[in-house]
This record gives sequence, structure tokens and C-alpha cells, in this order.
Amino acid sequence: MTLNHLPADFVWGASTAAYQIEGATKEDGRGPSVWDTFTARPGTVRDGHTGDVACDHYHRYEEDLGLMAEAGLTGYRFSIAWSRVLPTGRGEVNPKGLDFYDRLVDGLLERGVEPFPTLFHWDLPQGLEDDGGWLNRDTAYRFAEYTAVVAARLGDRVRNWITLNEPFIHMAWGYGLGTHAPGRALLFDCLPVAHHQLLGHGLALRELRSLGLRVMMANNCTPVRPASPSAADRAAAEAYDILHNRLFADPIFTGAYPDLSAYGADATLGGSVRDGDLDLISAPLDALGVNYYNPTRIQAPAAGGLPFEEAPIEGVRHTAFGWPVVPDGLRELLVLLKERYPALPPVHITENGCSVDDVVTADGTVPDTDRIDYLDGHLRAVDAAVAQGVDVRGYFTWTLMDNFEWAEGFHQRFGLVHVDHETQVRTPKASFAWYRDLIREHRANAER
Ligand code: GCO
Repeated sequence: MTLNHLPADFVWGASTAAYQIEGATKEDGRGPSVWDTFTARPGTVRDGHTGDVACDHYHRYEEDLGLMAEAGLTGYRFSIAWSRVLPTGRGEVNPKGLDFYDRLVDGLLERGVEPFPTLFHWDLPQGLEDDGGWLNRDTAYRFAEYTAVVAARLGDRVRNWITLNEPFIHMAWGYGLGTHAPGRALLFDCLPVAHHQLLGHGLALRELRSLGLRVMMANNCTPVRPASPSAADRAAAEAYDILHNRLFADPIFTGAYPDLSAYGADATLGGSVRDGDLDLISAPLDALGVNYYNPTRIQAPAAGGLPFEEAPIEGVRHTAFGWPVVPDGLRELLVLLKERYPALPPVHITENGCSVDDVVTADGTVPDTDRIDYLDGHLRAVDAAVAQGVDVRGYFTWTLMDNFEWAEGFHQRFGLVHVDHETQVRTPKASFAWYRDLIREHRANAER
């Protein structure tokens, strides 16, 4: 496949997150996070799985670095577990926690892989949740302090930083519906969580900038399509677009929240917005991280309650997780973002991938052709978006290796590398070799 429009120095990466891969949750002074508490509660995660061991990456990171080098990755996006660094979220620093990320960063750099750490991928220290978590404005300030601690240690080697991962999903599932940690089901009373996360981002950005570092944020974005041209379906689609996409992008790129009246909220999000907050939040980003999996089709709700209802997308393939496969939705999304926000900075695709029911066959291979098709289609969509004028600088597939998929436990396999969750044996899948060859080819062409 030739992707003619991608720049020569395009970053070829893979993404992971701390709680999904590290394990070692009680080791070397790590404090508990909301995900430890949540998974320990019966009935929260399919089959009672937890991230206690996960991929045991905390102990096996050298092997995993070897896999990254073998794939020829030029970037690796991982997340830092806040409660390894600050076991209660604030106060005393745990040097052993920082040491782990220090070793990881050195290991990446030795192999020519650029580190892209995410500071918050949902594993809030339980100590902060006990004080209200992201419902409490104070958490934003604690996040900035934690950012300063990590950046002081790693900022001499790490140039690019991602503050938050998918603040929408964390708010909606963690605090709105309760299907993710911390498991609170507040419906639209969860909206202050949006503002406090964004404020945390703005405060952390200021810390990172004071050290001369580059700042990104990774948003889950979806192009929203009305199920029909009817006025009711279009209004429902607009309401959903506001909640999922614009709530977390408008404040950054326009300095104002969108109209939230469909959710019974005014522009202060329940009184959480204070003078000066939006100036911090709208400080320019160096790049936007876009996490894309599928488009969303929305219809007017049959009954009261939510102002929207999700409608199935038919006539396309679905992943093992049941998500529709619509590669061109990624091109559509990128072009839409560019049109919507004229000041859109360069973009990195910080997550994109699919769940497949992979098994290791008798000959020891994992023939995940569905994943290859998925990645191939989405990379072509990125290339097409670049041809249409969107400045895309990198692509990080979700994910390096099969891992703990939140409420689904180990049931969804998204990796380029198969992990036997009993034995921890890693087996590169066919998609791993395909990605490696693609990276090699693109880099060889770029040198010509
Ligand atoms: C994220 C993601 C990852 C998931 C992936 C597949 O939202 O950043 O949730 O952590 O594992 O998106 O669902």
C-alpha cells in the first residue's frame, strides 16, 4: 500500500494505557486507583477480571520494548499511573514509581522510539476520588502538580506530552452511567467532570509550557450522522455531537462551551466555570490527538430521558466488539474538524484499531486478516484526509498487545501482539508483520 500524502517524518506508533497493561498494582509503593477499587467490586467487570496482573508489563517491559523495536515503531504512546508517582494523588512523591517510567523512556529512546506519554488515562488515585474525584475542582490543581513532578523528571528526554485521554468517555461512563470507574451514575449531573478535566488540562499545559515542552490532548471523536433527514433526527444528532465532540473541543479551540441547554445546563456547567478558566483551557495546543473507532448514527428518542438515541449502522462489517467498521468515517471526521475549527493544530491519530476473536493456530500464528483490513482502510482514510488538506503527523494504533479492556475484562483483543493471559506468552499476529512492513516501506520511500 502506498500512502502518498503522509509526510516523510510521519510517526508510526502504537498506544497502550497503564492500568490496561502494567499489573503490579501493589508493587514498589503504588497507591490504589479508582480502577483497583472498581474492579474489586463484584459485578463491575465481565467475569470478574481485574488489572492486578494485566500483561505484567511492569516486569516484562524489556520484552515489550523488543517487540516495539521489531515492529519498527517510531512512536509509542503509553500512560503514566498517577498513583505510582503520587500514591494518594498528592503530597509525597514515590521515587520508585518515577524510576519505572524513567527506565521505560530510556529503553524507548535507545531503540529509536519516541515516547508520547499520557498523564491521565482514567486511573485516578483513590485518595483523590475519596475527596470527590473530578467532581471536585481541587483535582484539577492536583493534576497540575502531578504533571509538574513527572515533567521535572522526564522532560529532559520527553518532548511531546498528552494531558488527558478521552475526557468524554471518562465523564460519561465513569460518572454519568457508572459502567467504568469510579462507577457513579449521575447522568447529566456529571457535567462538572467535563469542566474540571479541561481545567486540569489547562493548568497542566501551563506547567509543561513553562518547561518548553509540547502539549497534546487525546479526544475520542466520532462523526455523528442523523438516522434520517427529519428535523427530529437532525436535532437529536446535533445534541449528541455537542455532548460527545464539541463539549471537549469547543472550549479548547474557541474558548467557549457549546449550547448545553438540551442537557439542562447553562454555559457555566452547573456553576463550575470561573473567571479565567477558559483562558487557560483555550491556550493553543501543539497537536490534537484523535481517537477514532467508528461513526455514530443518531435518531430522536422514542421516549423521554436522553435527547438522543443511538441507531444501528447497517450494511457494514462489525468488529468482535460489535462496532461498525467505516474507514471513511475517519476521513470525514478529520475534514469536519478542520472545517469546524480553522485554528486546528496538526493532528495525530492517537488511537484506532479493532477487536477480533483472535486465536493462536496450531502452527503458532495468528491470522488476523480482519484487523489488517481494518488498519489498511483507516490508514488510506488518513492519507485521503491529508490529500484534502488536514495536517496529520502520526498514527498510533490501539493497541500494541491484547490487554485489559475495561468493563470487558480480557474479552476483547485489540493487539498487534496476542497475549495469552494465563501464561503471558506474547505472539505477534499477522497484523504485526503487516504493520512492520508498511512502516519499513514508507520510511524507505521517504528517504528516496
Ligand atoms: C481509550 C480506550 C482504550 C480502549 C480502546 C478500545 O479510550 O483510550 O478506551 O483504553 O481500550 O479504546 O475500547
